[in-house]
Amino acid sequence: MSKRALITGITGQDGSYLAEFLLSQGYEVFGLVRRTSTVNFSRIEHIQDQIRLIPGDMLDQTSLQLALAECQPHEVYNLAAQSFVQTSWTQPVFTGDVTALGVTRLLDAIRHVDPDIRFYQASSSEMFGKVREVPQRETTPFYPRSPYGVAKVYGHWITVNYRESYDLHATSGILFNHESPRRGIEFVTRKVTYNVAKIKLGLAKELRLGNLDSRRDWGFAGDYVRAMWLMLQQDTPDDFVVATGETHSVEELVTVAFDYVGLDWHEYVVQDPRFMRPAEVDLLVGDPSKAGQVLGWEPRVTFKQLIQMMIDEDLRLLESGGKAS
Ligand code: NDP
Ligand code: GDR
Repeated sequence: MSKRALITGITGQDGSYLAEFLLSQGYEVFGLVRRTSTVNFSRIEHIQDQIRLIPGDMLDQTSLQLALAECQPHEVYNLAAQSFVQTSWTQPVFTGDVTALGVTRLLDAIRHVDPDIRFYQASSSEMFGKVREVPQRETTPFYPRSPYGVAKVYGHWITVNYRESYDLHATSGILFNHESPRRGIEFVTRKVTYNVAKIKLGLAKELRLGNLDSRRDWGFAGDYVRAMWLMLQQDTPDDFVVATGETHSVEELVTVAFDYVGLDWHEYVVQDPRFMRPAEVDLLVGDPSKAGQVLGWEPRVTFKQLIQMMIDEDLRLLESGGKAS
């Protein structure tokens, strides 16, 4: 009998890679999708006939219970969130409702429908914020710097609390930034690679960015979904940092991207205060040694390979007359 998994956030970057990965492992894959006036399934179109989509919303407790009862999963991966940090300042309450309280709704639904379900929570390096320690590991104290980061801290601790209160197999993966050609256009890596491709093809003249000094630990999303699955295969639920252990500034990202297409970034990049944040996370770099030792996980794609892969895909997309969706 094949295992069944329910993925919330299946239409997002990670959801689409995780669905592909679980299908390759022989799972029956279900995805929770919320009702929107315009449907956007572009990231899962290619696998839509192999998965089952169930309507539901992280804001609606009943819909979560019905979804669990319908698909009776062995594993639930909670990837749904308002995930864009900048938006969390203009929509702080909504962000808290989906990204923080949504986790409690789902955990509580699991507890009532089937407490044997294994649960993965998509926690984030944004919880470390103004970092207390370098590199950051599972035991580093949190100091979030945005309403999003605060919401993720809540999601993390409610996962730990349900594990300890009700003995649920509930695991929190503290993932550092991970990117891909399917990354949303609002995030800095994809914004850079998409606009570099446009500039290279003569379709744009400049790239407007915010803070070029912040540093991130950027990996490839395809590598990171494998870590999520490995976490739920462990006998004991736990917390794991997933990262590359390398950090790069936004300026380095821009340099690698423009260099790849033979252009000088100084001629195109304009700093724009609209993209500055009220409070910034200056430096993130993770220590993935626990994930290495316990899960046998390690990243396969380097920073440079990642950026080049994304530019290649964006050039292909634009040359075929496509647009980022
Ligand atoms: P995306 O923004 O690409 O995807 C978010 C998903 O959540 C979408 O499928 C979206 O659906 C869904 N969603 C949002 N609100 C609701 C709701 N109310 N009910 C149901 N579904 C909802 O995020 P990523 O794939 O990049 O990230 C996945 C998860 O991992 C998120 O929780 C994110 O915060 C977290 N994370 C991401 C990291 C990264 O670097 N990518 C790093 C660390 C953590 P819709 O298509 O309808 O908008
Ligand atoms: P982040 O990702 O906030 O780390 O959250 P993002 O790519 O948005 O920002 C990274 C850094 O780049 C700086 N930056 C800009 N960012 C954006 N989006 N647009 C710009 O024009 C720009 N210019 C500079 C930012 O200030 C920041 O320092 C991502 C999300 O996926 C979260 O959901 C996830 O939890 C964390 O990664 C880990």
